[in-house]
Amino acid sequence: MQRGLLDSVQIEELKAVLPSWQVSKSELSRTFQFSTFVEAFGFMTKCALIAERMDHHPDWTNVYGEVKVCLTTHDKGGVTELDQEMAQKLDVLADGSH
Ligand code: H2B
Repeated sequence: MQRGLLDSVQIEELKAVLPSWQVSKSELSRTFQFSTFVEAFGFMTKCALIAERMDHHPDWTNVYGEVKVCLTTHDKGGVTELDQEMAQKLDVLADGSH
């Protein structure tokens, strides 16, 4: 898999692949809403295991049931396929399909 920055065309295509995300060249962001803090933290725990496996880590904040996630590849200074891959994994975790 390519690990370089996505170009403008790839970024446009990504918007169709990730309809729940704000997509820009610099970052992918999505707010996940859960009913309780425990559900939100459970989601974050599962994300953390995926992040460790990928050696790719989300920037995020949590307030009660809300988890705001920002994905970017710091090493490359913007969005790469690693961020796309992680966004898709988080969608499956949170939404249970795709
Ligand atoms: N996560 C993210 N999101 N971007 C990175 O550039 C990054 C990372 N770099 N996790 C990794 C770790 C790097 O620091 C280590 C040394 O591989």
